[in-house]
Parts: sequence; structure tokens; C-alpha cells
Amino acid sequence: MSLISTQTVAEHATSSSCWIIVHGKVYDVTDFLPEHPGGSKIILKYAGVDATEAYDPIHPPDAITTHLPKDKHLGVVDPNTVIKVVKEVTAEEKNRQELMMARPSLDAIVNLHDFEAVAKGILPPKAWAYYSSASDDEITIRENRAAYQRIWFRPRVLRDVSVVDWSTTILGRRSSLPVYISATALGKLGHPDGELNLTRAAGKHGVIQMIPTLASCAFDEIIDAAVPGQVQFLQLYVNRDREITRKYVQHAEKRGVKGLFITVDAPQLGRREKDMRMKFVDESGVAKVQENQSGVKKDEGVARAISSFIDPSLSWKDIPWFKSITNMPIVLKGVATPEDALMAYDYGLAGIVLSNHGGRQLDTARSGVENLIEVVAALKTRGPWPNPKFEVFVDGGVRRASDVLKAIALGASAVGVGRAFMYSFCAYGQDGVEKAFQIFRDELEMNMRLLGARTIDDLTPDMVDANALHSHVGLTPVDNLYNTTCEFLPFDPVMFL
Ligand code: PPY
Repeated sequence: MSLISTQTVAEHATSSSCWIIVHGKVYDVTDFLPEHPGGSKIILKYAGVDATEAYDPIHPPDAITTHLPKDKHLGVVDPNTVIKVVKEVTAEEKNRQELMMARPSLDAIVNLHDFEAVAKGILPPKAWAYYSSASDDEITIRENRAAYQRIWFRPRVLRDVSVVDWSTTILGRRSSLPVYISATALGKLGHPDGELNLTRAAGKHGVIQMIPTLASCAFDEIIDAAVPGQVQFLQLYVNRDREITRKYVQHAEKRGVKGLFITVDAPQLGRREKDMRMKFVDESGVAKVQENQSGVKKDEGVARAISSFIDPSLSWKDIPWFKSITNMPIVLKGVATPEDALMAYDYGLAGIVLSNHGGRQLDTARSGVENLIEVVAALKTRGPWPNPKFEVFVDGGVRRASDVLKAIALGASAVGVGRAFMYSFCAYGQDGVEKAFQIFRDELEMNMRLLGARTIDDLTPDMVDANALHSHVGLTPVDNLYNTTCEFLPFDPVMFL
């Protein structure tokens, strides 16, 4: 590879010849400018200079090497020409550092909502907008919490609960909790170590991590950070280019990943308005007029900017192909009906996740835990239940061990938790994730004792009253803890009256 000086790179700083540096390598992205899902303007900002810092948090590490033809990989930067600049700390970063210093100590955190409140306080606005946003009116994200509050317990007594054990198996793998870490993308937006915080904490505590396709850390870095025997699954966004997907899946299997969770609820990304609004604000914080009036390729926030590789043509016809390329158990993530649950079963898959993508896709889609009731009833028509060959998972809105126990009582094998773990590392790094596990353990111990369940197998449907679950009207207790993280409109609505 040829050595290229930074001065030479700087000579290519226009839209007719645009070179950038990422991780010490020089790329000619001129032809790619009109295709960049995030728009050309953001690349041009780094034309002729090092773009690594801007690139890292919002791109999968191999995005540039995968998408850019090899002849555009020009060479490596001559290290002798690199001028080390001591960067001035930006006002935003200074503010963030101050907020980090002032955040409550980890000892003051008593539940998972607390992590979210702290994360909201310390995260850069773009990161908070991306992580917390949900689609349209954000009805489903709130329903995910509310649904659990419409399920009531029917506790049993006098069952000698001196010892309770909440460990279980997930797809045949031991898990210290009946909870796995669900995939959430772009971890470095919220913490410099990104997803590695989850890997390290999970390895220490025997919790299973689902690695996201769109992690900020490189896939191999996440695998390498695992301890021997640590179980990891892979969440898959299926690429329009199936060769990329095949290689990715087979590489994951070779590296020891134990389950493949194919996301099926995102043929197109939902409109997350909190995230989208971020495009109206430039770096000085000044509101800007929307530039792309023609509306052909609008900059619609972090998520939509990088979602164009996802294949919307994915269909049931592809399932045999997935089965042919891997021996990992395959689970569909994002199923919402008994009809599709039965299809997944009949296609010989290993399971489904009843999920609405944390409320980020189809708004007013029902909650996973509500769908669980119909799905389990349908699966019982195919044979004895529970069926060790077909597992049903639920995610969305889980913040309490009581939520976990309700889902399991209704037939779930385990539940996925995404945002809550992510907020825990945004706020406190690996220690935060470990504390989140501890909170789950403490709550599980107490709730299992109070419910009269000594083991996960003791949790049965008669321990819950889900009669009100399908009723979407009526009073639900106000969730004050959760509501503290609610967003208000960024402008004064009175102005428009
Ligand atoms: C999400 O944001 O909901 C995701 O699942 C991750 C993602 C991020 C960017 C593009 C597509 C999906």
C-alpha cells in the first residue's frame, strides 16, 4: 500500500475530488458522495482531512471497506506527515464532562429507570435523541410499559421459598438470568467503550449478549472481549447483497456465536421524530431551514441515514437459504402475530422474539407481552407446550423483574432488555451494567419469593391475571418514574396558536 502525505490528502477537498482519512487509511469517496445514505454534505465537511472521529460512532466498523470499491482504497497516511493537534475541548464536551462529574454515584441508583434518567441528563443531545426516540406518536413505546401494568399477580403462599433460583437456559445455553441483552445499535454514541461494556459485564455475570449488526465496536472486537465459554448471539440485519450476509453469518458461527436472531420488523426504518429533528440544528445550536426541499434524499436522523443497506425484499422464501448457510439456531426477531409464529414454527426455526423493536417501528403495534397470549395458544395447537425445540422470547419495555416474571409465566422462555442496559453503560460504563444485573437479581429474589416460585419452571399462567391485558382503554396507573424521561416539544407550541 502506498504512503500518502496528509498534504496530498488535503489537496482533495472538494466535491470533484474528495479524499478522506479513516483509521489511518486514505479513501477516495468522490463517486460515493451522491450515494452516501447520510448525504454528501457530512462527508464534504471532512474532505481532505481525518474523518475517523465522526465516522466511528455511527458506522459499523467495516462499512467503508465493504461499500467502497477496492480501487478507491488509495493507501495509508504517511505517519511522518501527521501533525498531532491537541484538540480544544468543545463547549458541548465540557458540559458533558461536568454533568458526568455531577451525576449521582452508582450507589444512589436503585432501579433501571434511574439509569435512564441519568443517561438523559448526561448524553449528548444527538445520542439521547437516537436512543430514546420511537416512531410517530411514540404510543407503542409507552404501551410496552403499560401492558405490563395491566397484568396482575396471583401469588401462591407457603411454598418454602428460602432458596430461589432464577437461572435458566436460553436456546439450550445456560444463563444466570432469565434475561438476555438485546441488540441496540451505535453504542459509542453514548460511551467510548460502546458495546464492550456489555460484553465485559455479561462475561463476568453469565448473561447472554446479542451482538448488534450495527454495533459501533467491530464484531471481532466484541467476540475477543468475551471470556472463554461466554455465550453470545448475533442480531442480523439482512443486507441487499446476500454475499455480505452469508460471509457475516458464517464468520460469526466460526467465531463461536451460538444463535442467529434475524430482524424481520424493519424492512424500512420507522420515522423517529426526536432523531429526525436533530437535522434542523447545526453545530452552533442554531435552528436551520430544511435544505432538501425536493425531498429526494432527506437527512432523517442518525438511524435512517445508515439504514439503506437493509433488504426490504426479505421474505419467507429466504428462510431455507438461511438454514442452508448456518447450523446456528435461527430465531425471528420482531414477530407480532400467531399467524407468523406458526409459520416460523412450520419453517423449522428455533424460535421467535415477540417484539415491536422497542416501539421504533410500526407505531400502535401491540406490545410483545400482549401478543404472547395468542401466540402461545396457537403454538399449543401444534403439540405439547412448552416445546424445547421452539422458544418464544419477548422484548420491549422490561424494566422490572416483575415484568420478566409475568412474561415467563405467560409462556416466554426469557425476555430481552435493550435500552435499559444501554443506558446503564452510557451513565456508568461496565459498572453500570453490572449494577443493572444486580438490580435484576435483587428484584427477582424478592418477587419470586413473594410470588411463591422457587425456580423459573415454577412460573405458570395461573400466577398472573392477564384479563385486562387486551383492554386498551381504562385507567392505568401513571408511570411517574418512566414519565420523567418524556420529551417535550423543542419549540413553544403557544407561538402557533
Ligand atoms: C434501530 O435504530 O432501531 C436499529 O435497530 C438500529 C439501526 C440503526 C440504523 C439503521 C438501521 C437500524
